[in-house]
Order: sequence, then structure tokens, then C-alpha cells
Amino acid sequence: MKIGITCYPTYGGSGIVATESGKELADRGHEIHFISYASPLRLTGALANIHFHEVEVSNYPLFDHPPYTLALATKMAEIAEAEGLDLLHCHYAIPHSVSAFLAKSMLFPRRLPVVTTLHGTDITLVGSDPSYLPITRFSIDHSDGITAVSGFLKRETVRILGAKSHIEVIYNFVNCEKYRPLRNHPLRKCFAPGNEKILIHVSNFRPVKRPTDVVEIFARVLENIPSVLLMVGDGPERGNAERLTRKYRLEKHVHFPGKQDNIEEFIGISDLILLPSETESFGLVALEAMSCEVPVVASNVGGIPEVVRDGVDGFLAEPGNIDQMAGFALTILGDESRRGDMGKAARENAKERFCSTKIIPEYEDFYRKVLDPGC
Ligand code: GMT
Repeated sequence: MKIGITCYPTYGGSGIVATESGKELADRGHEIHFISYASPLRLTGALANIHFHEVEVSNYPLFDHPPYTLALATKMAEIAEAEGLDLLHCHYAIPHSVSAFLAKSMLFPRRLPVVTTLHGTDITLVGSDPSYLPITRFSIDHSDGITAVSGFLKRETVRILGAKSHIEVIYNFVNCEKYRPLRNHPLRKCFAPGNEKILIHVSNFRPVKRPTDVVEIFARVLENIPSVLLMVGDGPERGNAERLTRKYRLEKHVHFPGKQDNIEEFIGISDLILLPSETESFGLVALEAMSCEVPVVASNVGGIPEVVRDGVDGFLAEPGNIDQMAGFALTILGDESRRGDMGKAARENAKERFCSTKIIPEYEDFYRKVLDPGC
């Protein structure tokens, strides 16, 4: 198939899922055309069967806000014609599925099916804002196929938007070969020279991720167990998390390495991941950790319980319950054999239910259904 993929090219779960799915599909022989304002961050080097088309948004003094949605629609239509695309796949509804609807309408009567994958905040935060709700609902209902990354997100889409079309749940995935345990990797010694336990948090540091809770949890863990904390990523709450680190005089134990490309190495050397989010439609980083045999302490919200089995792959607590999360972290880190068993169970779960070798064929089947709805 010739597939156009549009996503946010920056760090963030939806862009990662889009990019990695494009790479996996290309490996399976499909021709992939990424269409976005910049090349997705994980799309490095020359990759067979993969092309990138940049959307240039011309500015004009009259425009306070350059109309990216229109430039994207124009580029989608142009590439669909020039490259003979079979379909467009939009990751994150706003504004991508609106642009795709315009591109499809511009090319009519040529058929250009549109698949939209909902990732979370495109429904739960941005899509539910009255400024965007009606057009988000419209673009979803006018997609030829809709997928959501969890059952929770599917239910929320129906509840918040009143979306009428069928929504297929296709879970996010992980490459289980790339994300594997790396506890003997030299990077571990850099952060834990005295063999301290390594806790990790990876996010875009938006308020919804509650990164200051991570520092609070870590402060409680450190009182009992020699440990270090890796706060990987960047975003608006990073300053607050750094200030809290200084307030508690934890600077020697907490590292803020910023955005990292080799995220699988940072996670692979860790003993435990903390994800105390306010809401999370899936929690991709929890899955990546599970694949690395790293147990999870996370919030019991959204799609997380569909991914992390409470008491098996880690523990889940109410968001904001710092003491309970710290208690869970101590339970796991205080018993190496239990930690190891949980890690192994987590990797088995990741391999069995969320491995890219299982999920990518689900996308292929879905594309076939959209292309030939009669079959
Ligand atoms: O987390 C965000 O701010 C946005 C979004 C993104 O693009 O990274 O994340 C969502 O999509 C991820 C990939 O499907 C999911 O793993 C995240 O759970 C989801 N974030 C939220 O629901 C807050």
C-alpha cells in the first residue's frame, strides 16, 4: 500500500507511535509518505520505502496565525495525486483530520480514504474545548476509519463528542527487540556508580504529567533506599520540578538530562518507572518500560489499567496520592527478587499483547477494511 502519514513531528507519544508505525510498515514493504511541517524526530537517516514531504506555511502580515491547516490540506492533496497514495492516516485529530477531510474533498471524485487515530488529549483536553469540539466531532465522523489507542479513549470520544461512527481500538505498540533490559549497560554506572536504584520519569513535562509529584515520591524513597532519579524530557513544568529538587536539596540525586534520542537505553538501565499523570489515554512510556523489564508505579486513570496490570506489572494508585505511590515504589525496590519477577511479568505482557509484530498487522487489516469496505 502507499500510505500518507501525518503527525506532530515533535517529542510526544502520538508522534512516536506515528513514526514507529511508518517505519514498521515500510519494513513490511509498504511505501510511506510522511507529510508534516518538519521531519519526525525519530525519522533519522535514509530509510527504505520512507519519504518525507515538508509542509511550508507561507506567512503574510495580515495573518496573526499562519493557516497551517490549509497548507497541510494542500500538501496532502498534492502528494496523494503525485505519489498515487491509497489512503491518508492522521495521528492526533486536531487539525490533521480536518486537513485530510479538505484534501479528500479537493480530490473528489478520486477516492482518498482517511484514517484518524485518536491519541488522548486531542479528545480529552483540546477536543473537548468548545472552540474545537464541533469541528473535531465533524472530522472524526467524516473519517473513513477511526481508531483509538485504548478502550478508555473510545468511551471518552463517544461520551465527550457524541461521535457516531464506529471506533476500533488498536492499542499502542512497542518494538520488543529495541526495548529490552539493559541493566549491564555502561550508562548505568554513570548515573549509579554505587549501584543505587535508578528511578526514571519520561515525559513532555506538561502539567497533566504531574512531574513535581515524581520529585515528591522520590524524596520519600530516598529516605529509605539509596537511589537516583532520572527526569528525562522537557516542557513547561520542568522548572517547577527543578525548583522542588533544590528545595529538598536533592540535586546530587536527581538528574535532568533533557530530551534524549536513545530513550530505550535510559529506560533499559532503570529499576522502576514513575508515571503519576492526572490522565493518560494509554501511557506509552509505561509500555516501553514494561518491555525493558522495568516495573511501573502509575496513576490508576484512563487507559493505564488496560496496559499495566495492578499488582503484576507494577502498582496503580489514585493520581496525587504521593504517599501511596512512594509506598509502592519502596515495596518494589526493597525486594530485588520481587522487582525482578514483576519486571519479567511486565515484559511477557508487553510481548504478548503490545508487540509491534502483533499490532502493526492490526493496522494493515484495518487499512484493508477501509480501502474495501464491502469485504
Ligand atoms: O500527552 C500528551 O500531551 C499528548 C499525546 C501525545 O501526542 O504525546 O499523548 C497521548 O498519546 C500517547 C500516544 O498514544 C498516549 O500514550 C498518551 O497517554 C496520551 N496522553 C494523554 O492522554 C495525556
